[in-house]
Amino acid sequence: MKLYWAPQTRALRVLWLLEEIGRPYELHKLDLRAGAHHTPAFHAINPMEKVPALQDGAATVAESGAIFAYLVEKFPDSGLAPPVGDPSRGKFWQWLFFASANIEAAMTEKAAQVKLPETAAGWGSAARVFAVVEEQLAATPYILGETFSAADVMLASNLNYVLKLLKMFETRPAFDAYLERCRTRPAFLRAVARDSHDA
Ligand SMILES: N[C@@H](CCC(=O)N[C@@H](CS)C(=O)NCC(=O)O)C(=O)O
Repeated sequence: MKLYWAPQTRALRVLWLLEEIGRPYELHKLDLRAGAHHTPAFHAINPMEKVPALQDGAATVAESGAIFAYLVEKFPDSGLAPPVGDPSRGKFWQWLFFASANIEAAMTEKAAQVKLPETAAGWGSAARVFAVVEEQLAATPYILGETFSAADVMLASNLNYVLKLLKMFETRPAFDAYLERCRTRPAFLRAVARDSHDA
């Protein structure tokens, strides 16, 4: 597997997931400042010309959420998603999509100072998005309950980005405790080390 990646970008979440899975992969660095992602070859892999994107033999997949879905399906033994047929698999997809769709939208709302009626905005409002995540994380150590999953890789990556790196929103005790649990995982630490080492 080859991950099209650039340091300090959304590609880190896939790098973290690949470290959790523990199967061989290589990084293909795209120098975004030099425009290395604006080539016909990369356009064919991701027409958005953004990282991350994954190549796996003849298969290519872009969009972080889709790459997560591809990887948990390919490696069911990784234990990073409830098995097919398990009742909690629905909640797994719900939180994976929630994190990709609603936290990104909350960021945009804040950065662009957009104000839409809550009923019209698909994410409701940034306040509602963070309240919903807080409600769950105050009750259980991980987003699905007692067990860490790929949905936590996505959610913790997003929370880490908006709360700790960009400091766009006030953090909360439940988020800090959750991020502490997630960011001390050996796979996260390896991913961060690789993200800066290979930069
Ligand atoms: N929706 C995409 C977003 C990817 C994205 O925004 N990538 C940024 C880096 S964080 C990028 O490649 N920017 C380069 C550009 O647009 O020129 C995903 O979640 O994978």
